[in-house]
Amino acid sequence: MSDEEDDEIILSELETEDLVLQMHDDLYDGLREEIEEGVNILLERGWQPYDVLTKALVAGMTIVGNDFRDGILFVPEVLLAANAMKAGMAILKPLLAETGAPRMGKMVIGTVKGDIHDIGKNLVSMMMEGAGFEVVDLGINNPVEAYIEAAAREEADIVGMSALLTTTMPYMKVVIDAMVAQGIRDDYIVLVGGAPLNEEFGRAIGADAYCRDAAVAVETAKDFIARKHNQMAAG
Ligand code: B12
Repeated sequence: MSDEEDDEIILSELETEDLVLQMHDDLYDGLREEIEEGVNILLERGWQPYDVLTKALVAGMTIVGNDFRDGILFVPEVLLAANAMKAGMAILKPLLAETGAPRMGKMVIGTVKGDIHDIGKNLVSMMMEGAGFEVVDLGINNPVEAYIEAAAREEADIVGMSALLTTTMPYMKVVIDAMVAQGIRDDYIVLVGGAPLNEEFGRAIGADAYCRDAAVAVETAKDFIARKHNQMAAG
């Protein structure tokens, strides 16, 4: 073993609190294997998958996001961090989906045209699946037709759109306007999300709701589905 390797931090020997901080550092440095190892250690120590996701991964990504904003990190580094985050999420995905919840409804979700950010969208997909929704993920860079065709084909209850750029978020209105023009807007619950959005924007473009994070997305979706069922029962 070289001297360098001798100095390496052994993740499994860290106290949990230090391990989480180390994982924030490792995510920052885009260390995929270390993130996978950290996720597994936290799970072995009895952490709930959702806590691992939010406290270790999402919290670490927030630090990356701040330094990207401030010009300390650049695209290649952020991409490495994003890949490390995805590797961690891949371990958590089956665990979050394992709740055996009854089928709640079906959601078609995708990132809008011109936008390739997909971590938040993937997280929403995972959490929705975990809550019992069936999710059809359209991936990134979706034009109007992709949403509308998939929603019809899949007989979706919910259409979800994600945008992370101020330049791509207006495209959500293009999709909703097309749905209105085709007379199908009210066939779906339209949920929108992404860091630059807010409630006012969601209202202005005619979405049913803006959701600030994946947990809110699940609660909001459940709410709307329950209302839809009540309406059907009443009608
Ligand atoms: C990772 C990242 C990247 C990665 C993306 C990798 C990937 N596979 O996703 C890479 C390096 C590729 C990238 C590229 C770019 N990026 Co970028 N990126 C980020 C960063 C740091 C983190 C985003 C993220 O993953 N967050 C973590 C997730 C968990 O959070 P989230 O996405 O917000 O999702 C949550 C909620 O918003 C909500 N949600 C999200 N979607 C949906 C959908 C629905 C239906 C619902 C209900 C809820 C919901 O729930 C999610 C989970 O809780 C942000 C910084 C930031 N503060 O957001 C910049 C940021 C978004 N990027 C930015 C920029 C400028 C770019 C580039 C233009 C840079 C460049 N010069 O090339 C390109 C654009 C490429 C393109 N055409 O899309 C800017 C946008 C600025 C703006 N005002 O528009 C930001 C804000 C950074 C900054 N402050 O400058 N980026």
